[in-house]
Amino acid sequence: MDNSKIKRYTVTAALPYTNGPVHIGHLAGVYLPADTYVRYLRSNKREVKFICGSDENGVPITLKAKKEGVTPQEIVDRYHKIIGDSFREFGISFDIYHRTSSLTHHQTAEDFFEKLYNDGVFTEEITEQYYDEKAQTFLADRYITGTCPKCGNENAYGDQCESCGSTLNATDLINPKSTLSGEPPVRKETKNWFLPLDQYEDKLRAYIESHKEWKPNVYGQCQSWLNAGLQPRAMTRDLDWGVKVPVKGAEGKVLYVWFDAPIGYISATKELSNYGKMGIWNPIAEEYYINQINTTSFDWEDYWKDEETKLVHFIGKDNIVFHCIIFPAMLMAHGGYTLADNVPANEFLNLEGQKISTSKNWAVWLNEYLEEFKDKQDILRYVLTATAPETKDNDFTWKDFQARNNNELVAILGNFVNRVTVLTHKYFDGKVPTLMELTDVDKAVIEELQGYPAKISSSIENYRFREALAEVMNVARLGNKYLAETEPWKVIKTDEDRVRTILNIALQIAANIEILIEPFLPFTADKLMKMLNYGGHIWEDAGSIHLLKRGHQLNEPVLLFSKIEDEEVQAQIDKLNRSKLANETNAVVSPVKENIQFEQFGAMDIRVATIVAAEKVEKTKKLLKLTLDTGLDERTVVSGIAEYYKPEDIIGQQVSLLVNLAPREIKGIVSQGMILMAEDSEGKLSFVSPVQKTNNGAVIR
Ligand code: B3M
Ligand code: ZN
Repeated sequence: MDNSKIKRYTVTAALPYTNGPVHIGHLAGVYLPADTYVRYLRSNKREVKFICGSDENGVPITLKAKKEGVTPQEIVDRYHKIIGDSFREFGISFDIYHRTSSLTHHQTAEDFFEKLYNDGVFTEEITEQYYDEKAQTFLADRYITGTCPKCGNENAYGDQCESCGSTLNATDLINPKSTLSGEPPVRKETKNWFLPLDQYEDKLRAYIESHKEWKPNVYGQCQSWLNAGLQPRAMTRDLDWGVKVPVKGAEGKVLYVWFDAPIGYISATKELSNYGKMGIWNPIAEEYYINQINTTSFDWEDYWKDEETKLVHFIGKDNIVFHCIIFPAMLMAHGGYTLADNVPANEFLNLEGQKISTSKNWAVWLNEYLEEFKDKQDILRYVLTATAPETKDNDFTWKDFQARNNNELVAILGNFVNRVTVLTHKYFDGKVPTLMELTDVDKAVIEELQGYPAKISSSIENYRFREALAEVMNVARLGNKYLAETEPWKVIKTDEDRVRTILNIALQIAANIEILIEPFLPFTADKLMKMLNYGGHIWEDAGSIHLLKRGHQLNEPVLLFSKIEDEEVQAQIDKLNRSKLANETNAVVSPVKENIQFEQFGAMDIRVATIVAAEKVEKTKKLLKLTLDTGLDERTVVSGIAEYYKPEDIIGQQVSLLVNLAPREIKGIVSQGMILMAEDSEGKLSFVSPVQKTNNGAVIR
């Protein structure tokens, strides 16, 4: 869209499923780029509404509720709060973070469906759908898994394969299985309403092809769906959690979650405008995380139905088809709506070389990060933007997190700001000194500085946030280079006026950084603003070297960033390793052996015994020679525990000993019995000992 034709922006970020907290993958892929874009627009004084909310319908919610044995309502209430709080604390500046369980949403989605229904858009079809006889329910979407017919992934869902990104119908799956009972489902007839996507193919193709500027990953995916040919898709489901289907004969059915969820953007905008019109404090502002300062009276239709509104959807790559094909088809069928101007979908972020996984707890959860790295939101914002998966999947590692903080934020940005503010306090009582005569070095620096804002703007407007952030850091590098070249700390001894000029220019660079970095690191910008005692934030001003007037009083310098120590990242790596271990422990628990009779068990004579002496068996790595007091006698046992226990540490330890095992010779020593050990999934051994000390010879049975 031509910039001069744009009157206002509607920016949406994918509505997260409310079935768990959000993690760094969500932040890097969707919410940070969206927030950066919106903050940039606001700094440019453009009119924008930033829309998001909880996706509270659909199978992901009911599955989670079932797993925990609570109601779906409890699940969505819990995670709506956790997710909403995390976003707010990370400075994701939504104008509203709504929820699709709200009345406004149910009404909006029902009206939308009803209009399409009345206009005869849907085809009504009786089809065979999968049904779980044990659970007595139809199985849609994530209630069913099986092998993807396109790529062979064995864990594809009934509506989508996360491996190859195809959208599927449950009946496409090979070897389908119910996620409720684990059983293969049966087929049962049911009536549903289908959106005939095939009828919109030409219009959709024209729409997509008018957007060759879209990111290649997005454009390419759209092309391949169109080329494969679109199929009618059911917009209703036989489920009891969600938005009721508002037509006769549809009892017990709800709207398909991907029908109602994108309408959630519209209903959120409506709710925001309802709030704006009331213009008074209202409890919904809390529940829906409404930005009360920004919200004034406006008409929601301007943001959805006006040609001069630019609509942008920020999403992850698994949501492309829903935003570029299905939702536009719905909007076309309805009529009156404008379509997205861009859908800058990102690829996925991995964690320490592995796919982020909620079920395996392989993730960095935002709520936990906030507890463990208090007031360090901007470090994560920085690292995730600097390594964002914009064009391909990317990896987050804790070592990289530490390195980028210490070598970039602390050493480049923090260092520059600190030097210039401290020197100004030292030489000029914290007052901005006067700009005197300019040297060639000064002129070159000023010229370079003036080139940055346009470069950064262009990167942001083209959704290249990594590149934009790298350029902002280059402004800080420029500042450091300038100080290194001009050496004010030396010149002060001979030429105070020269130092006035140097520090004036350096302070102007710092003030520019405040403006340029605000869309990326709002907390840092805020600190810097307070330090410079200056209310910046207007993009238009960037590039100027007259932001701070001479004589202007600065506040006391504070450090913008501090070093992250090895122990802090090691603790995070250990935490991940623990969840990996926990997973493996579950995975490799050996299966139960065949049944035995009680007599077979009774034949074993197991006693409590105390280790009274221990020594290594020479020329072996694993063996200890132990002397045990069994209460019956003192005897020698050879045990393979040397890797886990030192001889001197286990004297006096009570253990369980199988005393009637036939003696065996091991490395020339006769071993009379066997100590019982617990072996974990990694093969590590530990003693099985009575919890309270007991007499030697006590019988274990
Ligand atoms: N809730 C999918 C997801 O969280 C979905 C997005 C809806 S956007 C309208 O990945
Ligand atoms: Zn697949």
